[in-house]
Amino acid sequence: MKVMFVVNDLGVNEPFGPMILSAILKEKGHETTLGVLKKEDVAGKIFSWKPDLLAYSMMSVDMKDMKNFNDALRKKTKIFTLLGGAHATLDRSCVKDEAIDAICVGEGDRAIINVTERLEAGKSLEGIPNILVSEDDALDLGNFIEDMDSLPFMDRDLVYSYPEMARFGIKGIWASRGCIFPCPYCFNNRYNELYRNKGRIVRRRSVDSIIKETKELISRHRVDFIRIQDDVFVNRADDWLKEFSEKWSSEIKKPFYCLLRSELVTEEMARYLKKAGCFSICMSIEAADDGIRMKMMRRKVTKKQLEAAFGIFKKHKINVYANTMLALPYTSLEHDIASLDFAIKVKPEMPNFSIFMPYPGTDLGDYCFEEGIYDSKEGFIDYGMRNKSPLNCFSEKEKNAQYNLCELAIVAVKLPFLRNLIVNHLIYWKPNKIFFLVHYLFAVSSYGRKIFYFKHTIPEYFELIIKTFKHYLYDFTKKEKPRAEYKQEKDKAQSSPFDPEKRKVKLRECLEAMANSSLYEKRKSGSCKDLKREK
Ligand code: B12
Ligand code: SF4
Repeated sequence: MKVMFVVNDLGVNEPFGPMILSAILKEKGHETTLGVLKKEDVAGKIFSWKPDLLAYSMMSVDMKDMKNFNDALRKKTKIFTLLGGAHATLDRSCVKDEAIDAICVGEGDRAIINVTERLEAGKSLEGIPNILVSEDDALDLGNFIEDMDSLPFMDRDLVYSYPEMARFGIKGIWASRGCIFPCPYCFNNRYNELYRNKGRIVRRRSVDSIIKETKELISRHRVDFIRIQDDVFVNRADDWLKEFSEKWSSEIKKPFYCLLRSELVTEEMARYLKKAGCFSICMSIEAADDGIRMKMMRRKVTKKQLEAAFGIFKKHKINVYANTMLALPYTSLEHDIASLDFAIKVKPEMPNFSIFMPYPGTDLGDYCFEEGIYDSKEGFIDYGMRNKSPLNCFSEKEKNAQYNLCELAIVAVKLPFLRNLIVNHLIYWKPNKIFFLVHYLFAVSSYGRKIFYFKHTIPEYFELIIKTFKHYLYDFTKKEKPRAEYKQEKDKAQSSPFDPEKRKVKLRECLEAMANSSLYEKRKSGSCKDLKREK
């Protein structure tokens, strides 16, 4: 059978989902290829390659483009259409779309084979674990795949057939699946609820399997730097990490980046990571306010622990990429500025600030929806992390200030003497492209020198700049409002829809709701109907 995976875009990260599914399909003798909506004429590719199955892999942010493309395609031809990935897993209402024949919820590694077998036999897909063909189907979710070493190495040809992906010096690998943490803005919390009693959440590959795949990757493609894409790479300095450290440093010898949780960091862990060749890590702050961080974000880490973790990496000369979220529901600018001040104190090499976005099917996203402070206009999420807050608990003035802070916070961390100018004056200016460009320059140089460092030739350097700039293009091409219109809007919208006292009450309620999570118990049973939103 001929299967075409379709993704929305290829940035600097490879899409691991389609790459692993493609490897699985190829093992069974199927043919696969990739279509990239934002890159090429996918419809043309479909008409010439003639796939039997269109396998879309999409995040929520991709759904608008996916739907536009798929609806238009359906008018011209009917190819069996299967949608998988984070969006289909969390917001299963997409199965109602008539132009989508089935969706895959959760892991697709076994399901994709069952789907191709049924389609080849001309049978319906009903009853296949993890597959839904209609909203009335009860979801039958298979157990988590236990043995990660039983999965084939990812099909890199699927992606590296695009020359710019092949020649890019940073390549991704994975070492485990799953994350045990309950962050209410993230996919994993609900994912784990969905998979409750279906196996161990975190499943690791053996070190030997990772080393073997990486060696194969290095022998076939350019690799200067490795990005380990796991949600949380290691939890403790255990035998696995010791073995990894030993073998990576002696057999792979490439610098790498990975993601960690601050409360798990120890001296010993940092030592083994450094020994292995770890160049940079991602470890988030999220919010400086203890209540917001510990309750709303469910990050049970004290400021002292956070500072200690940053100190450990400074000592071991491992650079840190730290995320902080601004504009969290019912918070104030003072909270955001406190987060900035904390970042100034701990000085991550790449301080990244983003505006909170309420993703559907996450606890905090659904809370905003139910509270009536968020209503997606077209039912689509079409924003990134650096757009104005879509929450209507903030006034326009606050949204603009949050947005400006998001752009300029990195400058304040890098050049703290500008902190007062930024938080007392600049964030209240009209959002503008100068702030955006300043942000971009600081971000790109910090990423390039401190986080994903490798030697580029001059043409590669320009290619990288263009590639990364594409990520920011949405902000850059947004039309600026004329000054008069902006001023009018600003005057009209000085005040928040919630007075400060009411907002404090609402914030407390939100903290408690997220800390207890009980509000969401009713949605956790996993059938499609349970996920319908009651307005
Ligand atoms: C690496 C990563 C990225 C990378 C690359 C993404 C990519 N091209 O794959 C980058 C950095 C670009 C990225 C960006 C963003 N990401 Co991201 N990302 C991830 C991360 C950490 C790992 C993805 C991964 O490789 N997983 C491993 C593979 C094997 O799993 P998988 O892709 O889910 O595939 C399995 C199943 O889903 C299924 N499957 C997948 N596709 C298909 C297709 C078919 C047909 C079938 C049958 C099955 C199937 O089978 C696969 C194997 O079991 C996930 C978190 C996570 N744990 O998954 C977040 C995650 C996917 N990202 C997320 C988000 C929100 C974003 C951003 C929107 C953040 C932002 N606000 O800007 C941006 C969007 C960028 C854009 N589109 O412009 C959310 C998505 C939530 C949602 N509802 O969509 C996730 C889940 C994390 C979270 N915070 O909750 N991300
Ligand atoms: S630690 Fe990271 S991956 Fe895990 S639930 Fe929290 S945000 Fe998601």
